[in-house]
Amino acid sequence: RALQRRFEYLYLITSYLETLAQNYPGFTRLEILGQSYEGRDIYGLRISSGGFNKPAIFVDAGIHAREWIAPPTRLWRKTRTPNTLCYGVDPNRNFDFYWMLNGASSSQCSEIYAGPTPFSESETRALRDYLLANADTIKLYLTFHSYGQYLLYPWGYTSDLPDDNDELYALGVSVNNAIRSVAGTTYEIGTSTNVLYAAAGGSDDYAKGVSGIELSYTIELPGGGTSGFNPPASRILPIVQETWEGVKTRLWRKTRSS
Ligand code: 0X9
Ligand code: ZN
Repeated sequence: RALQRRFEYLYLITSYLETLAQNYPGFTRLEILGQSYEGRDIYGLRISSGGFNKPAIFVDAGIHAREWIAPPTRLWRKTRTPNTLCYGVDPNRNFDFYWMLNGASSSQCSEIYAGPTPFSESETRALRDYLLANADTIKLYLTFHSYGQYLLYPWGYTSDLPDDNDELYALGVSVNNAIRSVAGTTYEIGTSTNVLYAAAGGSDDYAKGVSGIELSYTIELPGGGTSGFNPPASRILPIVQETWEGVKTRLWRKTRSS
């Protein structure tokens, strides 16, 4: 039954994206970035009023599948590659930037298994290729996870602060203020290592350290439910509404070269 619900959710998300693309043909384009291990398409929705080389924001949600407040699924974190002992690799340990330095495991059955090699997974390769191909226009990378109400920015592989820590922190404060103004939800702001834990090989570190996207954030949405990863359905809309206020703050949109 859980599996059936998972496919219903996936179908709903896919058909919602298709509906958007059909209803707003002048502004949206549905793209396929690659395929998952199990062969499902990885969709991207490009939203633009036209023109070339305009500053862009890249948003992903669901690098960790079970964090279903980002997109709904079952309680599974990793990819689905069948290793010899256990299924799956933690995609957020699989990026090639200080890969396996810390906070990652070489044991196949671990929830933070970094994979046999960096970019062993088709899902992380698809994200890498898209980020690199569009690195000149993407000014802001947002990756939605759950849970804990954290606004995290690089680095995740070291406790050293990035050169532009002050700017990254200030943007976080403005987003937190916007979210808090809706229903009082507050976020803790800081680098991944200093606020949460050291963990190398994450997509946020890769976006900043390799793709050169200066503004890169992991947003750990609120938790809830029996496992923390499954807030009740009644919480979805309130969380979406307050988070959206944060995403569209004026400061949040400010980008270096635009
Ligand atoms: O551990 C993670 O991948 C993220 N937390 S979660 O509970 N959603 O799994 C935090 C990632 C922060 N970024 C890096 N460590 N690079
Ligand atoms: Zn996560």
